[in-house]
Amino acid sequence: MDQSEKLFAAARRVIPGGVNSPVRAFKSVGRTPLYIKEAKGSRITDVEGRSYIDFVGSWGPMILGHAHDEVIEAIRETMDKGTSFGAPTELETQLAEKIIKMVPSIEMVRMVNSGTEATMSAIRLARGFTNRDKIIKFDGCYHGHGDSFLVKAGSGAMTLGEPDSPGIPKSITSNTLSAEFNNLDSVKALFDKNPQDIAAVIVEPIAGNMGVIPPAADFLMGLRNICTKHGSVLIFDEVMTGFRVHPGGAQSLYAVDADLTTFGKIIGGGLPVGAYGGKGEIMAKMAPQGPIYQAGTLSGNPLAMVAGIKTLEIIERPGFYESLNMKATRFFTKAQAFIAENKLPLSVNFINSMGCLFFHKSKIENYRNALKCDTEKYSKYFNDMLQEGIYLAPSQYEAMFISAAHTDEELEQTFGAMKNVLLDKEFLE
Ligand code: KE4
Repeated sequence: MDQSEKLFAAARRVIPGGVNSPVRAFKSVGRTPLYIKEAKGSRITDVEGRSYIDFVGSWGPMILGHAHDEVIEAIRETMDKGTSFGAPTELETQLAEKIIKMVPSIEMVRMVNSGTEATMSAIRLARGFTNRDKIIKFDGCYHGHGDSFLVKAGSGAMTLGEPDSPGIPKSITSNTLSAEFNNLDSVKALFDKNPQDIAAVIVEPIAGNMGVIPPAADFLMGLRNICTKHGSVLIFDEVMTGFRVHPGGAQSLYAVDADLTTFGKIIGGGLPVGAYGGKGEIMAKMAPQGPIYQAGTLSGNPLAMVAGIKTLEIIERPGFYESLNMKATRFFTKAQAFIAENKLPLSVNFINSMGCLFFHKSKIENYRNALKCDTEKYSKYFNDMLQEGIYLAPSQYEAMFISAAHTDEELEQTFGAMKNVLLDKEFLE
């Protein structure tokens, strides 16, 4: 039994399933999760001392690569002055000002401790602002584990084949309406049936939790127009896409203004941070300025703030995105060409440095398509790539992230491994 197996056995005795987040259990790839000892740049090292090129990047936060010297230095300097005060610090204002400067639709922002807290709070705010109860989400989109969202959710819920979860009162999910991503008619139909009841539409502007699915050309602007027409709040869940695909988020990439936006992952630089922000008129309803309540002991804690501030400072530097996006586009387009040349029953979707290799021959444009993927083949691919020293998401329904730390040589090595693995007869059938 190797060290990871020993550690996993010990963990399972004291932590449900041995993990603090289900998708980490490697259930859908049929093996013991690797226990990680350390990580630096593009590489992650397990407790056996084996090093891998990492494309999970902690599920998105590590756009700079792991343990970036300047981020670590900023945390180190800050922690010597105390880790949390439960009182305001200047750092919170600095991060808020930076987010507002980078994302044009945002006039005010509130820090929380996770993406889930951000989306839960945004929905409560939208309901309080409109005095309506219903929300629309999209099949396969994942907005964290808040009660209102675990309806045909993506990510771990989709991976484990448990789209809904016990323990959530029907009285709550009855207010959650589900539409189809990239299908405006499915949204219009819900509005026609619930003309004045819909508080908000919440969407991942680029779906990243059923694999990566870009928005169709008119989809996001269509949602914008529908929400404006019906007085509903348009919420872009940019926990994954925020500062990933563009310094101003997916909303800047597609030039569609959200009323509220949620963030997480990158804005914490690897420490626990979530945030929600948007139009001042809406955000002003949040206590203590307004009546809608939300709170958090560690919200805005100085360590997480400084990690986020430093991370955003670095991604704002000239050439950061050009270099990252060029590198990533080269990789994903080469993968697409390789699949086409070899007529493999696979497809690749990507937007800049987030992408996904789908084990299905046709283009994946929504949840229905995504469900057709051969997850058994993905599991074999994952394990074969791990043997080649490449650490991918342990699920077909996650994203592959390229960071600023991935070198051209490492991407070439990864592409080579991908070709070796996929040209194995098992994948050619
Ligand atoms: P957290 O509560 O996990 O910080 O964020 C929830 C969330 C909200 N919105 C989007 C678009 C997200 O992608 C997430 C979390 N993403 C998953 C990975 N696909 C987290 C990984 C996990 O659950 O362990």
